[in-house]
Amino acid sequence: MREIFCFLFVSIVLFSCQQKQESNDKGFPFLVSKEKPNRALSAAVERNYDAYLSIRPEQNELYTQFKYTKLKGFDYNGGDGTLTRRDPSKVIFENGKYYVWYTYRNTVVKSVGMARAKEANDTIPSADWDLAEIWYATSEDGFIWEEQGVAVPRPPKPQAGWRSVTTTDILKWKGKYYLYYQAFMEASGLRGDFCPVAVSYADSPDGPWTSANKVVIPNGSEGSWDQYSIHDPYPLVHNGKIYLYYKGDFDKRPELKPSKIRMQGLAISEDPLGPFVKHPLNPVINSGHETTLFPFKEGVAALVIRDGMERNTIQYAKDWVNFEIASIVELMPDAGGPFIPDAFTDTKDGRGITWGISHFTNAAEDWNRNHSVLTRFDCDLSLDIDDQQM
Ligand code: AAL
Repeated sequence: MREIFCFLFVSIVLFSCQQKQESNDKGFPFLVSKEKPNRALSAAVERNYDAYLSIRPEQNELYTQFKYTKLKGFDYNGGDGTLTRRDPSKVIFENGKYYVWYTYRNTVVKSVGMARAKEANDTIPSADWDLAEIWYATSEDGFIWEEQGVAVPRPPKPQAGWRSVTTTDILKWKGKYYLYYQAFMEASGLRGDFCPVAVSYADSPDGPWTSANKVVIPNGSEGSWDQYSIHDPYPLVHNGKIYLYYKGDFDKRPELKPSKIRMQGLAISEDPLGPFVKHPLNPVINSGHETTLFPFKEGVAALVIRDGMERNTIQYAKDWVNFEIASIVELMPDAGGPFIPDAFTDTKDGRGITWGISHFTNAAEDWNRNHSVLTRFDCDLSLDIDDQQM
């Protein structure tokens, strides 16, 4: 009798749990349905329908989690801070291998730190990216890299970049290659960061690179948002033109050092050597740090990393100018340089990205006096992957 009673009791409990589960599943389909329900919604649920590309992360083509893998082939002088590799370009595939360009500093001592920039001289760097050159490496699989050496050295004084050439990105245009980069004329930490963008070109990704010996994206006029610096130049091809996105670093109030806000603008040209016309709606992205964008369907997607109110988001601009938040993400690749097969094809149906190279800055007593290492990141921001999974 007792056994029968126990059996009945357990069965009733299990049955009611199951009923509850089913009623939960059936009771709240509006939380997971793509259609906005016809009932009053809280602000949070309303926003879930209106503010992002999709109401669920797994349905959102511009949502991903980033994974990182240590690269093989790069040595860092034992990590003593004298050798740095950072701010990689996009990755391109040419001559049967992948190419990446990056800021390379190999100095007698590590940097003194931007706050002590006055102590820097011709051999002592003020910052991780001071006294740097642009180097490049190639790889057959994206994991094992072979460093090839310098692509763009520092030009002689007083040419733009004599102090440091850094933070480069690549454009392929009508069979030629163009490297855009920050051209420092003073140490970072003094007024060096107020630098413009210069360009070098070559017939082959292996060089030799010829400096155009001119500033292609000049600083904005006094009082404009990009008067101080034009950083992180990032060219893509759209509508038969070069769409070059860049970061402006404008909040120079000393009490805000380092500033937690930066924005990104767009400059457009029909010729890689300019003139570039800055978009009248600039800045077009209200947050972020280094620039990372890629064609996506008819528009462009941007990884908005680190600074500003909309940091840690992936954004989308159907018209390549007016960006909306598509998703909120975490552990984004700093200075990400993705492999974008259709970066320069003027695609009207961008397929997205699955991997690239970014950097990590090694933490110590003062981040300014550290070095950075290149790393591989992997993600699922590719429509081809989604198509395959469907
Ligand atoms: C980076 C980039 C630019 C800055 C400095 C070196 O992350 O935004 O390149 O000037 O930091």
